[in-house]
Amino acid sequence: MNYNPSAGEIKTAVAERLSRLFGETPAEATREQMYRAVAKTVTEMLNDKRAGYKEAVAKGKAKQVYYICMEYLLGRSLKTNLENLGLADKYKEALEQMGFSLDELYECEPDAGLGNGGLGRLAACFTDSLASLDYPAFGFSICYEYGLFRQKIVDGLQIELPDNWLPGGDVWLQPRPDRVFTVRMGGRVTETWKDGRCVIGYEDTEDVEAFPYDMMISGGASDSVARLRLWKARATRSFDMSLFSQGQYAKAMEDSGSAEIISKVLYPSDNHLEGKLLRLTQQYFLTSASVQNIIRDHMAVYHRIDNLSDKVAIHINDTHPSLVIPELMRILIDDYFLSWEQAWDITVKTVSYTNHTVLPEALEKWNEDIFRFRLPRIYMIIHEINERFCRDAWEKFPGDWNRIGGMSIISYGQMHMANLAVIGSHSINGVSALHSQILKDTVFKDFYRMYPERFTNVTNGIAHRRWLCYSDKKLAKLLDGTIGPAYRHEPEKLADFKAYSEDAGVIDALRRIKHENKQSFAALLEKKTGVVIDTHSVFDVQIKRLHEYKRQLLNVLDIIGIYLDLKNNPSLDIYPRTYLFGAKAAPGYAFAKRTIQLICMLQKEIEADPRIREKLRVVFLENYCVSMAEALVPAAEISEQISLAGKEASGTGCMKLMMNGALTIGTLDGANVEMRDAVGRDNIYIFGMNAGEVEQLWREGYNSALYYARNDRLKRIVDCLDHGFAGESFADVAAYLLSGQGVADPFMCLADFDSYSRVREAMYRDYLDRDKWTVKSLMNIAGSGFFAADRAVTEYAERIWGLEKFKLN
Ligand code: 26W
Repeated sequence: MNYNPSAGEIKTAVAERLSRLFGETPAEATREQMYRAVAKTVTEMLNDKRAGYKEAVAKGKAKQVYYICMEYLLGRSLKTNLENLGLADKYKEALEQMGFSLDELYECEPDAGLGNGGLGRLAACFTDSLASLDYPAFGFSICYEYGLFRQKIVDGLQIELPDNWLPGGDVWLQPRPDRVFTVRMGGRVTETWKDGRCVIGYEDTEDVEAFPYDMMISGGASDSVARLRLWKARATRSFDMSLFSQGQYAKAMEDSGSAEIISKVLYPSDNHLEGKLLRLTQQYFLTSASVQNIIRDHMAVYHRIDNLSDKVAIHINDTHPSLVIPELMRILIDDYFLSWEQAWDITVKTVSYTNHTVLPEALEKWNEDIFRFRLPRIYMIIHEINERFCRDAWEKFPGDWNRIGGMSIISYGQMHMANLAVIGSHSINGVSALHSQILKDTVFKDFYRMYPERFTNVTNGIAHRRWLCYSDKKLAKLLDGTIGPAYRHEPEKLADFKAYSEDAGVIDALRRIKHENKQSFAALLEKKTGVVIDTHSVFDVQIKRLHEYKRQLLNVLDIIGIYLDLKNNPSLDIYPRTYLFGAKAAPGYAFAKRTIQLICMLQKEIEADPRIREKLRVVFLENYCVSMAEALVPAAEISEQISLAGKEASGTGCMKLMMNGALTIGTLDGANVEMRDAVGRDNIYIFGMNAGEVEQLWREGYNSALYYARNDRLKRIVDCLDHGFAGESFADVAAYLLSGQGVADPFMCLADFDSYSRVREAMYRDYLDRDKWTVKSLMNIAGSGFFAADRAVTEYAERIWGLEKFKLN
């Protein structure tokens, strides 16, 4: 099919795929069959387009970026691809003629949930922008057979079910048997001298095949198509014939089982390292296959290795793929016989690193013995990198063992991946202005003194076409009709919307759109869960991973306060509110799971009281995921961004909600700081301590009991946890807040409670003046252009990767 088919051509193409794939005609086909046939026509088109683009990039000898990440939280693809290709309307028409609804087909697609949260979704948003802006880009990740678990809530308890996404998700994957690489682990390294060179050999290694599946990521009205390559692990010999012929069938199969386990499942922990050998194996598997692939592609075009950093940028997304650094060194030295100095120069110039978290429990460390045993050659190389680094550091900080110890990659029997990432990259950035500053002031303070020129900031951004144009079509239409459609490709143009802040017609339309979006979400919720919510209540939304530092608990405490007020006086005059929570807890994170239970039990108790239910509702949304966010974000009115200041690196959900006209209540943390600058103080609700005040309180000694004793309302709230809700006591949560194990209330919910509660009430008062509120909402939409991934990616390309746009003539 050509890139601009008519509805008739689409019909013919789809019918042909239906017949080829299933032997069915459109009249007989099921919805699932139709979805697959439609997706097939789209992948074929994207493959063709990508092939042409790739050839032109090679001919033009343009620099390319390889974005390596353990997580890609893609969600669904069909809608975004059709919209990006500008074909959604024509497919809709063609499908209608065949008796199908395109919207219903969208619902057939499972989310590709190959990520936990922010990190993975950012990778997906960036890939969309890279393709849209015509930057030559490749993503690399793992083809997990099971993505992030499916969450089920039973009596308030989170149950994890396997996320078997491939039936249905596999239509987007193109197997590439021609690009298989072998990844070597374990065994012993041998060194022999041949022709005056040290030749590295291996004995008794466990070899695994990395088998690639390619996914094409379309850009919005661009020439380029980005490619995401997902590696699946396979045994090199899936069958040991000699064992088989000895009658040892089970043993013969064992090998293939142990290799394939590598890509079986995504680790479901967000911001918490478990230190498992399999995770290290996954990381080396991803990095080794990807680096081999990058070098192969480079040599195929240039036939020389010395210009690698001129033509290739490799970006490591957080420290998880930091083994790229020693792996690249290994190939340059062992396979291309470069000197250490040459290889190191190329490596550092090629690699750049983004840090996404400062939480100490997320900083990756590996046991040195396990590491050496699993990756002996990589260990040798890291050891040498570290020796040389420590020598340089000694020159900079003579005699300062403590400082050098803190910067060393290997210390006290552990391998520190963040230190490796910093030492081996020419650029290190955080993901918001505040976070990048915190990196320089704390975690990487000494590195910043050593390499000040390497440190920079790139504030995150979101794929605004997916998160505004395609998921909030009514708002997009209003924008098209007012400021014109240019914002779709130049998101900074959203600022033009400010000019309509006094236009009563536009304000009215904006309010109507929000209400219709609330109705659509409520209808979806009812259809899927049976839960009915009041679309005239204010929708107050907290959607993100469940984590203590994100402080869902602070939100719940305040809701309990409102609940108690209403119980005390059911005729209390408050505007009805619906508190919507969406969050998955890491399976081993007991307190996070307990917080989910608290939300659910509170929900249950409120539901049982019809007088209270009219004014106050709590809804825990089961299995929050990308496609649910696409339905909920356009309906949200209040966005909760209430992390303890200094802990949330950026946040990106905050950007999606802002862009869709929700007003933020938040601390001065992560990107909230820049959001306040973008919208002005009157259009955002800031509360609580800032990062400096949090630090100071820590230093002085935080005593949550003081806040409890001083505030009667807070005291009543915490006290009522003992009795609990719907028959479940939460005395342990009260104890966590007041006595705790170690430190009580480690994320300072009680310290920020009063401020939070007051600001939230002020926000609800403002909500009553709906015109004023809607103007604020408009100002948020108008101020959100900066938070588009197009801007973020352009900054990376220009300031970090040295990448230019490549367009077809
Ligand atoms: C080793 C376990 C582990 C797994 C994932 C550690 C750390 C992670 C991620 C880096 C955590 C993460 O997703 N961080 C989030 O990254 C987003 C994108 O930059 C930010 O917007 C969020 O603030 C940050 O929490």
